[in-house]
Amino acid sequence: MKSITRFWVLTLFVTLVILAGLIYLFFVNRDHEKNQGTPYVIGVSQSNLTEPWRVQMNEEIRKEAQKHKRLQVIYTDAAQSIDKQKKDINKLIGYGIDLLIVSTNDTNSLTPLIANVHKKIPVIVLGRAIDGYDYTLFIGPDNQAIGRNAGQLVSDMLGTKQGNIIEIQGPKGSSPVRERSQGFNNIIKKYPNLHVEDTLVANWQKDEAEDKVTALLRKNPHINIIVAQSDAMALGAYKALQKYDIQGVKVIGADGLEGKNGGFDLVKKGVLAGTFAYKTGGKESIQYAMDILQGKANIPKKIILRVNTITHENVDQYVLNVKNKSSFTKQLKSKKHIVLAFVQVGKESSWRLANTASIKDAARSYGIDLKFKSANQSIKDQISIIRGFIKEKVDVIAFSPIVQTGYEEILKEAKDAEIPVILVDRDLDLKDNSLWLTSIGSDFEEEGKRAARWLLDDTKGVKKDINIVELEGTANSSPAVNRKKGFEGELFRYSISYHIIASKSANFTKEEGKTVMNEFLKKFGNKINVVFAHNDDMALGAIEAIEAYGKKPGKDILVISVDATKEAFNYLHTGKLNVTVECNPLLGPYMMKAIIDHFDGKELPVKNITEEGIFTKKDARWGFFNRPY
Ligand code: GYE
Repeated sequence: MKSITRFWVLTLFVTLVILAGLIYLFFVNRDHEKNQGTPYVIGVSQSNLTEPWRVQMNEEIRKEAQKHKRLQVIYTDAAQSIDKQKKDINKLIGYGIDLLIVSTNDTNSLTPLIANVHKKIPVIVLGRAIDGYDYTLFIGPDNQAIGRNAGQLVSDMLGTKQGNIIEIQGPKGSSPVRERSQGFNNIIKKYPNLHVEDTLVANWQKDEAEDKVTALLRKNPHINIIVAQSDAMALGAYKALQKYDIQGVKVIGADGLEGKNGGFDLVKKGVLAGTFAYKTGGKESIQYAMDILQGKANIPKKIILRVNTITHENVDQYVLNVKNKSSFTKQLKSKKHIVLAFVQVGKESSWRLANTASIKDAARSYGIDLKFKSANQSIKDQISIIRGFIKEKVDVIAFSPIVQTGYEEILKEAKDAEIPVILVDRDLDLKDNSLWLTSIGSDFEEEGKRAARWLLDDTKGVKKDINIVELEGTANSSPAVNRKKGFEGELFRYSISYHIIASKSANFTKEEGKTVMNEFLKKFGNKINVVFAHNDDMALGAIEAIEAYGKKPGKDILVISVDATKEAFNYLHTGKLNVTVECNPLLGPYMMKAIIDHFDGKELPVKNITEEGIFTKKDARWGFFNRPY
């Protein structure tokens, strides 16, 4: 009997061991299969590889892509041809790529194709913007800032001396060319002693710049400054000056690459009087591409890379800082936990309450120690609260500036105390963006444009003039200033039949929205066809005023708003609100990621712009149940 029992016990034991092994092998194999599944395929459509900048960009893409086993990258080189770039993009689509990274040769001609691709797969626009927002993510420098900084550098170098300037541009249709030139000339025209004698187009090419400057010098040797939109073209200009042995002309470039004849080398050697350094975005494009392909949340809409002015005085230190980022990282990594101080605008609107909740939730989930205070819409209180946190020596300060001016002094105090500052939501009208680490928020001007485009579309074919009253947000706040600018700019760009008959601040609150709308109704009554409110709270106040006046909001008077809060979807459903343009308040995760990245030693973009939409009655039911705020 005993031997039979022993046999069965042994058999059972062996069976269980075999079963456990089979289960283990199944899961290991499945995980292996998952990890080795079909790789992601990213297509890179590069405008050309004749510019050192583009070669560097592709090199950064390649190096970052190597870190991902399940990633294959296919590169195409359009060799500066618009037609070839269109063919390249279509060829990549034909290969069945999962995501497109594109750096365009020409903005207008490639925008429609890229918008079409974006309907099928994610698109990252790299370096050179396209028109509109039909892409997943834009990564590139603040080209206006490059132009402005070049103009300011010219003025700083020449002082009151006469400046006869030659500007050397890239190809006409390329967005950075237009933006850099605009930023540059906006500064130059402020100084009567500075004058742009001639503008040459050298298509980013060193040799073309050399040839064109050589030809120009034959007829006009009396120039003091050459400002080129890239270091390569600046080097070409310098070689032309050498041909005629012309001394004393200052040459300025842009890009700031390392290595022989890179911007840093040229500034060190005295070939260039200055350049403007910014990242190519190649590394970031792959990092975000993987986040997008893996379905991660909180992907920004635009990442604007910081621009640094480089001259003979700071080039060595700048290059050293970039190299020593690692030791900076080591020093920062020692931080056991980060103390963040956040100074909120107030509690004026549902949007603001959602913004506060997002920041508190994100701090908790990121394990960041949050000290939170509200300024209750008082600028004076906000500044003194920030000063208090500086005294407490917190690790980082973040705040949403109630208005866009008046904070320079407190920001300098934070900088002197070596406490980094992050702007969240609203931003500042301050050209010296070295006073903050990064700014995270919306494109308020685009929000205003979207409101205007809806109105233009909704009133297409209306034969009579349309009278609009405007409920503005807090006076001199960046959302109010820029929503107004975007709305009116877009409206008046297309038609003369729209009239803003009254515009007044109602401070983003429902109560003041109702009060001001009552004033408008008393004064203009039936003449009013539309009310454009800079946020939902003021719009809801205006709706109450319109109903009290005996008219139907959404029908007798169209009601347009911004924010897209949950309550607004209720009013979209009843038809009392016609449209609300989204303004995303859920900025907490973006802010915490920026803080963690900073303390990991990464250079942060100067601006992170969030993804936003627009909602009308057709979205009401979905919105009410799905809106996160
Ligand atoms: O539109 C409004 C809030 O700064 C974008 O401020 C924010 C604005 C938002 O009071 O509801």
